Amino acid sequence: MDKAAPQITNLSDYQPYPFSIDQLDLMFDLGEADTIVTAKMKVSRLDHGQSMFLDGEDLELLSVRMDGLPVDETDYVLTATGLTLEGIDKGALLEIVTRVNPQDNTQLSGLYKSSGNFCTQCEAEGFRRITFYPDRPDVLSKFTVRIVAEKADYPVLLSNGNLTEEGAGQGTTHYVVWEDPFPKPAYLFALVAGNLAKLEDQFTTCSGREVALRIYSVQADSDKCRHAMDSLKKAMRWDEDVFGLEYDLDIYNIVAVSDFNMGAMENKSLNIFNTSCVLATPATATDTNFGAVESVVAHEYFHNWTGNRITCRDWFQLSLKEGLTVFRDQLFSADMGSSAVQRIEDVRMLRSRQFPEDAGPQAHPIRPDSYMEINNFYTATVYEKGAEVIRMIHTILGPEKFRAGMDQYVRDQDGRAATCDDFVAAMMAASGVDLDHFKTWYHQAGTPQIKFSADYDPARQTYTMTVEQSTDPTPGQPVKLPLHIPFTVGLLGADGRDMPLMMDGENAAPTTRVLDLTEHKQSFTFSGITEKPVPSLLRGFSAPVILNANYSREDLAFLMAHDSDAFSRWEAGQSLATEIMLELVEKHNSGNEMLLDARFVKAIRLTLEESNSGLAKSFAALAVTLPTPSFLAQQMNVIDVDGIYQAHRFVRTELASQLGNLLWLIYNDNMSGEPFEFSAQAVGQRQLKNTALSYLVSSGSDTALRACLKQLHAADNMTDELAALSMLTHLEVPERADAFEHFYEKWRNDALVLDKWFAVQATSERSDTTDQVMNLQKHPAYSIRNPNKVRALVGAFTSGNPVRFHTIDGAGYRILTDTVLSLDTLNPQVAARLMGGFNQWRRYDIGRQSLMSDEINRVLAKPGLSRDVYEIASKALGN
Ligand code: B3K
Ligand code: ZN
Repeated sequence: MDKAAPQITNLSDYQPYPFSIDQLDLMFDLGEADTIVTAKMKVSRLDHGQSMFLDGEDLELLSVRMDGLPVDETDYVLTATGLTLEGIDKGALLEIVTRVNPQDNTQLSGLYKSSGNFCTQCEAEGFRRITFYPDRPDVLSKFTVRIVAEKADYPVLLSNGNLTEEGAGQGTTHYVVWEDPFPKPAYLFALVAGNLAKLEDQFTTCSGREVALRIYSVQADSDKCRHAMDSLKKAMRWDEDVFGLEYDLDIYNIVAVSDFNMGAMENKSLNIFNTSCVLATPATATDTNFGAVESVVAHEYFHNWTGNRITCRDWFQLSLKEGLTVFRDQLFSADMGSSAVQRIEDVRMLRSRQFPEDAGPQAHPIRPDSYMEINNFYTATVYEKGAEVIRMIHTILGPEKFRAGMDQYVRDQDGRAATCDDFVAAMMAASGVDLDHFKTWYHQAGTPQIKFSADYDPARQTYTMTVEQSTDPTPGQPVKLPLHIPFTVGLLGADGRDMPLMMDGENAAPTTRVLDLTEHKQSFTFSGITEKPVPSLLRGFSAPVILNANYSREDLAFLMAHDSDAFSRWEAGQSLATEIMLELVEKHNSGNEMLLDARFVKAIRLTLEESNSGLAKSFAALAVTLPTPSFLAQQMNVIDVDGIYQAHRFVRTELASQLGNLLWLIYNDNMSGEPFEFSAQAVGQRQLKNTALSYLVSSGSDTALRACLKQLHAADNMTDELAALSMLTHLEVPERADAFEHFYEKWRNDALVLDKWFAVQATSERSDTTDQVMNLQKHPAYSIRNPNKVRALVGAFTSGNPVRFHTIDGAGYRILTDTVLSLDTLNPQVAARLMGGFNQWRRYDIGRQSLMSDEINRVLAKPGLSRDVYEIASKALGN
């Protein structure tokens, strides 16, 4: 950025737009380097004396006409950010013609080309790169879109709404007209033009309307869309069943494109998806990919109500649609598979991505107060913590009242641009529950810490829990208020069974209770407790908090074996492992012998044994998976990268050697002779089998290496094939190079599988990984212009390979900086995402701190640095 810091947008400055635009007619004359866009707007003035500002960026303005007459250049002001018009008195018909260059649009925002096809991305502020327009979510208009293009190159022409006209144009061109009957903000506009294959299906809505469903992709990918289509139909049915929300048009299109800044986009009736979130076949996609496709397809579909029919007043309200829609997609995925496993996965994701964000220099509330670049706020906080906030409302109200609140929200806000306050108001009105205090979650950043202690009085047979909450300061918020936290608890007797939880003068005694924490410190007493119980706390992870419960290792092992709440059972195992591993880090550093606590080995053995007699296999796999190095890192005052790595290695090897026979048994027993199936049972089997093998391989056993190579070559599905490759990647064996070469040759024509090939190499623990990553950046299959490739190689390296990214010579840091600097001009959004790799720099030792801060300064020194990267880099330094 030229040194004047970019402008800051503040929530408190919100002003309604002084004009309304009831109708917008767009015409696109598509050309690779020259696309002519004609925008005709029916404008009415709402507020006197105001000039009309239309956003515009990187546009060539060709003409402006008002009510049919040309507007002279002296009658408008054109700047790098937009166009200001005076003298619109009451109503006017404004016609603006611009020229854009899609083929040179490397930012992938606005209208651009991907694999030879035209597509658009407008959220958050991409529409201003297509034409001059009030590019803000609270201006809703009816759109009509006429597209003209060469018929041979672009036989398929799509936009939002219904197709109302099509035909031959001049010469070799053809045209179509699309009309969207629902008024929408510009960020939901979409256009696609290309030579695309189509998978067709249909869905009958609950009121009997037929909806045509189509998934478009490049011809080569046409056989990979079936799973996405099935997911879409499930999502449509589920939203009717669970929320009473029916689809509202006769057509629903999804288009898969390979160059995309994020996962997918919910444009009205024309979703555009990253290929990574649509395409899935057993041979090319892992079980995780299958799950992600199902959840992203559902997420974008659910936005049709929570996002499109009800949109956001301004971008500060982003969590209104994103938090709510993530919560909805989490409920959906839980219903499609196992709710326990889904909850554990959700929490793992929250802890690995959102907790560090909340504890670092970019911390912000789910409804931020200000931003420089809104694209930097599509964060784990707005999405995942936002979903936790909605989930807490669900927990506090209970499912019936929550549903009544949703119904009221839809009734009150349909067709509007709403705020988070509107949502909470609907929940309060429908339920009668006071959420005023709860609303603090919307404007307070940081993860609350909960300190738990308890006292058992055998004479009175009472058990008293004392709970204290506090939140550390975050940038710009030195003082924190106590929050309304739903804290779900149970008590286990010595037999492992839940005890009835009786409170003051009540008759009913449920075995799980939600305690309302609202103050700094509170106590809760249960009566009729006949023996000293083991408390089961934060069941289901009822709030996004950090719990310090001071459990003994015996208690943790006990909960891991008996807790009736699956989340808490898993959590107990993770807490036990975390405590043991952090102790091992200290042992390693002080030169003491590392010994693995026998209680932990026993707990893992019991879980593995139970996995062969009833315990769900996915759950068992998660329960025996160690906390990640980055989770362990978050628990340390000064992150000790090497210590964590050594402790992790030690525990893996030790478990493999002490439980070798059992792990082999699990591996062999879960090898399926059945053809691939994406069912909870089959997924669980693969997950457990591969978890067992990865322990065995990391212990250095030659038999395990042979089994791994055999699996790599014999696998009929990508889950098993990639699992084997991911185990091999860390090894110093001659077979490794052959395996990677063979994999490359086999999949050289499949871009998404090659992304996996890049990522698995980038996450290798081998000491040559930094060199490998640099070499791979020159590989012909790599392209810095394709976000999936950048994420697969550099993103996976910086966020998924702590021990190599943080090598003490700083080579990993230089890779990140060099990539950010090259990408900054090409694609600032993706560059800014990567830049986040330095966010935690103050958490490391002095040597690494100084290396990283030097790199951040090297980025900031770049002349003309984008606003996107500037915001992340300057905040990382605390400026
Ligand atoms: N709403 C889009 C994300 C847009 C990101 C813009 N930088 C996808 C989603 O959350 O559904
Ligand atoms: Zn979303």
